[in-house]
Amino acid sequence: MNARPEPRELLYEGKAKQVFACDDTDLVIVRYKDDATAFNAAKRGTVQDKGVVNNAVSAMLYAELESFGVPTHFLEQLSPREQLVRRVSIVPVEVIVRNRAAGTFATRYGVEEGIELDPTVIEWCYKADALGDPPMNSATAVALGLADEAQLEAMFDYAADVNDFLGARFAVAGLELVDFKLEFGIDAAGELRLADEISPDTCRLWDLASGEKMDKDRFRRDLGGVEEAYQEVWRRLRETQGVPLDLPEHDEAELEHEHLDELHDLDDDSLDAALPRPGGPRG
Ligand code: AIR
Ligand code: ASP
Repeated sequence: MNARPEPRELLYEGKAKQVFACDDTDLVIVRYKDDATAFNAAKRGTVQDKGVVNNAVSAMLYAELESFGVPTHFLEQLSPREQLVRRVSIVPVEVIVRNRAAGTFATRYGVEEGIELDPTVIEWCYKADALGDPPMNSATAVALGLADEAQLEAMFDYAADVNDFLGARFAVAGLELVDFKLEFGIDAAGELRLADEISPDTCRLWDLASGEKMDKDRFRRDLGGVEEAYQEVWRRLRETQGVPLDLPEHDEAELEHEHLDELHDLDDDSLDAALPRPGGPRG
């Protein structure tokens, strides 16, 4: 039997997690903290046992996503606050998936929180705390050298698959998946993998019966009952582990089509249509 991997030096400390080296240089240990920040760390606090809940929730969902066919960084949960993951280099593109309008989307477009978004909106944000993680399109991500077109395409397709799976997974737990953020990384073999965490810190989850918020918005908006909401999400996920999911039909053609629209936002035809052409028809 292999010895249990031990955390060695601290490689990185983020707002909610620490990352430690271990003896195998292809792997790292992630430790989940109780620290909470919001609005790009303008608001700070702690949520008791948040690290324990997020580690457990994330470990369970990542293992399930691997079985569903999404490659992830996750290997195993080591302790209440620690998990062993593959070491990846994070792609500095945050992927936001929105099934309903909420948060910055509702503010940006002046729409009411809760309206259904059809089709599901998948957005890129530049992962740069100093800039407040600004939204960007695919051309910007490529032009800034953050990712190439093939990586964006793969991230888009994985994000859609993750949304299908998580939407059904949270539904059996009596929760609606309103929106969430994903991050991806490149492993030692050059493979793109889902990385970071999936938890009430990174997803908006509304109780399917009452509409009550069961996620980090309770902290962001001072709604109270933050600890209880996190614990309740974990309790429901644990209780519904193994319950068969009602997964949506996968429409490959439709996904491919939406995806191409996204990537070719600024292709030649749309530029031609937008710009006056010298010598061409005018008016
Ligand atoms: N998110 C974005 N940055 C960090 C996180 N956790 C998540 C939020 C929300 C979704 O992305 O938790 O689920 C959209 O966030 P916003 O603030 O853009 O509305
Ligand atoms: N986690 C991010 C922050 O600390 C964004 C958020 O969740 O609101 O600012």
